[in-house]
Amino acid sequence: SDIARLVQALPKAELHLHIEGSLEPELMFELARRNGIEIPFNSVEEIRAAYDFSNLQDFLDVYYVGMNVLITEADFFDLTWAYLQRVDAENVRHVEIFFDPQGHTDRGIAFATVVDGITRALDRAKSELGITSKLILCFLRHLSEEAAFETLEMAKPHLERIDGVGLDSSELGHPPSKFQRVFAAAGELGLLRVAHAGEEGPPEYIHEALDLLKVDRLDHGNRALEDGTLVARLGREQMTLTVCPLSNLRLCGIKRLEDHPLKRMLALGLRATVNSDDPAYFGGYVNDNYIRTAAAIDLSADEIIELAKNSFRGAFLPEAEIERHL
Ligand code: ES4
Ligand code: ZN
Repeated sequence: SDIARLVQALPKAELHLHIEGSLEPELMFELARRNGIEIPFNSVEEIRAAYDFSNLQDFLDVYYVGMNVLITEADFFDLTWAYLQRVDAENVRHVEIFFDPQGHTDRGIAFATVVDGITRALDRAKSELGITSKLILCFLRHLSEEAAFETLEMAKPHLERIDGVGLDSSELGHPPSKFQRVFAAAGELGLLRVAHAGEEGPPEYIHEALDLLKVDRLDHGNRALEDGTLVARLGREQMTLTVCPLSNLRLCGIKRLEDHPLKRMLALGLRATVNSDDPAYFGGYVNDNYIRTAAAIDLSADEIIELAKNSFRGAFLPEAEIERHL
């Protein structure tokens, strides 16, 4: 279709991608075999069939099991390289990747193994594909503040390769305020700050992400639309929202893609972007997110172009680099 051709042709940045969420069932099977790890599935089809979620927690329970096949530096390289090759073909020119070190260090994998594997793939993407990147360490918010501080400590020898910190996992019951001190410490280290907020959590969590965590960008942010004051502020500050439509659909934040608020976000003057979140689990990489959402809510060509431009405006790149992509 015309929309699909436009989306394919547009240079894009992806700003909300959990690298562990790009683990396709085929690679999960291969790594399980390579590492002698038991997984509770007999086939790729059985894995895909298990990806039927009612909410965020439902998904996270499966996501943390899936990542257990990731053991060696080569595994983290293979995972990341597969994602980068995939989005290269979709004309993604810049990526800002989340990783969840606690999902690995808590099962005995060295922090360095994770970072080395991921960054080796990022370096290869720069030299072979011309894809630039940033790497964002996410704290798991269902774990303690103390555990987050321990993770930040483990990151210190690797700050050359880590650009920012984020906050992900189970949102409800784990408000941003729980991580105010560790985000302040990360800021002192010169790290950028982002946080998932308003995916399932109330607008109050978005206020906290802005005021207490001092985020430079907001992940999801959908529930900001319930709070007019907040919408006005996000618009005034031109805060980037990394929206993930197929994720919202698959985690039942919306009933149908036709109900997605993305068009409303743009109309309200919010700097919304389109991203895939966990593409292997939610059934679509970034171009699918653009194309299916555009079809469902009737985005115009101009709106699609604006979304792609917003992805660079919201990127953690120098102004000259951003301009080069617009
Ligand atoms: C996530 Cl969709 C989503 N939300 C919160 N945390 C996550 N970790 C991986 N995917
Ligand atoms: Zn996410």
